[in-house]
Amino acid sequence: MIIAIGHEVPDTDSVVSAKMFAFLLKSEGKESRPAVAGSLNGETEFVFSSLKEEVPLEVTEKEIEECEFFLVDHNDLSQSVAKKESVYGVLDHHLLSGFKTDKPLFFRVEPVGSTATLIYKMMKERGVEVEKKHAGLLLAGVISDTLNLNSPTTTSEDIDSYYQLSEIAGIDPNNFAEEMFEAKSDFSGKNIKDVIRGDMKEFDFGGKKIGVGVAETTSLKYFQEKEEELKSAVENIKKEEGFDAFFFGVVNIIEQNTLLYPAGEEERRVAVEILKGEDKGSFLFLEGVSSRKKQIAPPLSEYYNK
Ligand SMILES: [Mn+2]
Repeated sequence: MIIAIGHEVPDTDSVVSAKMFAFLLKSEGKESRPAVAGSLNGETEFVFSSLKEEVPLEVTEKEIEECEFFLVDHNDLSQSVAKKESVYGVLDHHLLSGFKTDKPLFFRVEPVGSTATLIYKMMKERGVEVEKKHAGLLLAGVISDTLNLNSPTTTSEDIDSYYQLSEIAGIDPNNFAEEMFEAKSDFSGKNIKDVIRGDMKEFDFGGKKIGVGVAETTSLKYFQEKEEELKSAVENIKKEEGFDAFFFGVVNIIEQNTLLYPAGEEERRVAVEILKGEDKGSFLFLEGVSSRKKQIAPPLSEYYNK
């Protein structure tokens, strides 16, 4: 049994990609099922309930011990539940983490805006029909990761997938995106620490454990109201997780910029020098930055690996 699975702290692209990649493997006669590596965020829950699709089950300890895994939407084992020995293949669009193997395996990474775009491309390459309900799921992955084609990670392939999938799904993509982003931005009643942990990634850069959390939102209100709480939560999470450095970015989806909260003075210095942040006291303002994958992780990787 091959389990298709996305990264820990799953986002929409990683969940729809796991579901659709398992479907692709199955359509080729391989025994496969999708799983998720944690509970879903509000946006992903909205996507699955509005499309009336079944959410993949959470992976179990037993499966982690016994099954093979196809990693989608990640290739960094520090973001995975899978152990190195049980990795069967990788399909991804993130920076390479230096993952080494003892045996040859399927490995496909392309610098496109979403893993969903890659899966749609593979389905076309392999002559697998894209059903209406599946097109909706893949479209959600493209919308989520490219911020409705506004992120600098967006490629012409994402744009083509977006329009073709909208057509097959019979969905107005702008309306769907608006509803998804509203669901994503609804932090009401949520604890600030849970929000920070809601989309947090761990990186191994030059042997250092670096954490970068982001919250994508159409409204800054929640974060402005809780700024003091937010600053201490960022410091506490750094300690609790044992990060060597930790950053938390509030990404304004509408304006396409980021307010970056550093966990300490060293992070503040790095944010100013390396990420070119404008020091606003509580946070660093990152003009035109909306992508951790393309605009935050690469310069940090380069800096810490030096
Ligand atoms: Mn992705």
